[in-house]
Amino acid sequence: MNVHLINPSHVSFGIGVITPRWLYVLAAATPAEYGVPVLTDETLELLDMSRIERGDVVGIGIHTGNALRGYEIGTAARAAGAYVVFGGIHATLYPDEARDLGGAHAVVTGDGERAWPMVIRDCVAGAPQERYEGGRIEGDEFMPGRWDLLPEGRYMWASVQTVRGCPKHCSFCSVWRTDGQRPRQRHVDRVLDEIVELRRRGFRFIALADDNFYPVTLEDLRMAARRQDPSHLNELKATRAERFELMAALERMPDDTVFFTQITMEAAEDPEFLDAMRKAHIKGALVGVESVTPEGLKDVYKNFNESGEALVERLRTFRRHGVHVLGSFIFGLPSDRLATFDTCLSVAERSDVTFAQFVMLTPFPGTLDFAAWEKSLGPEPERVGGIPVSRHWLIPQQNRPKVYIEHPVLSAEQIRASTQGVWDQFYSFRSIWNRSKAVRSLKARLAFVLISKIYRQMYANTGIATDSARVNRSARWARWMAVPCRRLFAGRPMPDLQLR
Ligand code: B12
Ligand code: SF4
Repeated sequence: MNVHLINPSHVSFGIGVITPRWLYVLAAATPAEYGVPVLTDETLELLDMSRIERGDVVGIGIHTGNALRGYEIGTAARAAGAYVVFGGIHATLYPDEARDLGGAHAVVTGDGERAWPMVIRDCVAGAPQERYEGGRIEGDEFMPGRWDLLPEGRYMWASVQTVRGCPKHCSFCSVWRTDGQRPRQRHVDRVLDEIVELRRRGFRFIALADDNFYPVTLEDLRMAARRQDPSHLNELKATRAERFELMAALERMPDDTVFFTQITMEAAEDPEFLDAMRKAHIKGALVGVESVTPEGLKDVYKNFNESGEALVERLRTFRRHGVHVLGSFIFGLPSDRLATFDTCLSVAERSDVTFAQFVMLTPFPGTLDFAAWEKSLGPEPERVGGIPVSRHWLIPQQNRPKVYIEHPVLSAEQIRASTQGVWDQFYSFRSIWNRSKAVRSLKARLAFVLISKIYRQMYANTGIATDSARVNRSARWARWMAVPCRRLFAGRPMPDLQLR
């Protein structure tokens, strides 16, 4: 009997950008008595079904975007006589779907660390339950990944989690509902041990796969200080102090280490935090800008963000403190107009962001946007190939609409084409070369160009283009460029590194 863990993907690039953390964490949660789990990450290459045998236990982790491919694998694995178990954010939200369409014997909702050993035990005994509630485990129960199982030289970035949960409540995001609004921070020593292990293995670039690295803002502290009862303020102060403790520990990493995280732009008002990030080698962060207009921010319940020139200033602050920004923008918000695309491009170009992504508003299940959109479709939503658009993830990738939420004034094609246009302009050779001044040497500038181009091919062209020739060309190009790109990210293994 083998235990398999599979990360589904309909497109493989041979090289992965970031290690899918859940795969390595659940490998660590697999009790030794069941042997070494067999890991397959389809973003590298497709699963070889002949490896799955009768009586095997097959764990499949799905988010909404790869659920359909996950169901194909689950169905085939069940037909091969294996026990099929689903988990991950999408299975948490739609456990019955995994059973009905994915051949699941069992579904784990929530965190997997505690539930997974029980599921394997029950499968081996021939009696899996339909549902296991994994719940939300505390920070001290988060497990490090089994990085000894990593395939050699296949990923650009490793990933380590330092906190789960986010106190905000953005309308397009499900994190605060699934992971909760209370930040669950992992003990500093545990984080450090895992990071040191990855650095020993030669990972110089490490993504901190957190929902929000800055869970306590200065404004939160001010508001809590106004309350009579100091307990909430003390709690917030303790959470913040732990962040600083972690960053102080990370300072001791070798100088060429690069961390990247996700953060809200309120951190720009907190120079002490930004400086601590820089010293901790957190050299970049994805910042959810979402919209450049006040109306757009209201659309997504993100009033804590700035718009217009104040936004440009906030984003520049990150750079001034040595933290590069990957700005994330959403198009297709109800208040967007054709002019918004140009305004957004102009803000992105003037605000010193190093990279940017421009995504089209997608109603992901579990979000407020999804609930409102599903309701607006009525009892008989439009169908594509017999599948209601309210279950868009079940529509085969090539037929999936690009824009779902009807816009008051823009057509779906206007939104799609204008979004593609902004990607094209932001990632034109001239713009990239201009931004490459962010790094010094010519070699580093050329590497910057390569990374910008590959980022754009992987994330924009394969996702936004409707022309399948363009999609295939981009996937091929990305596959080809991924190999030299991965070499740029490789670090020297440091087997003797000690920090504690
Ligand atoms: C880091 C991250 C990324 C990184 C790295 C992705 C990677 N290769 O790992 C980057 C930046 C590349 C990324 C990209 C995207 N992401 Co992302 N990402 C995250 C984030 C913040 C953390 C994921 C993580 O590593 N968590 C740590 C691991 C240990 O936790 P986990 O995956 O939840 O797994 C646990 C449980 O779910 C469970 N489990 C998981 N699988 C299985 C399987 C079995 C068998 C079992 C038993 C249990 C189990 O056990 C695990 C341990 O407790 C999540 C937020 C979140 N809270 O999940 C969003 C999140 C997953 N991303 C999201 C989205 C939308 C995207 C993008 C589509 C964004 C975009 N528009 O481009 C892309 C899609 C990329 C792709 N094709 O996969 C959404 C998904 C929503 C949804 N309903 O599917 C999330 C939830 C964030 C959000 N705003 O809502 N992402
Ligand atoms: S989008 Fe970011 S800030 Fe908003 S709820 Fe999600 S994780 Fe938190």
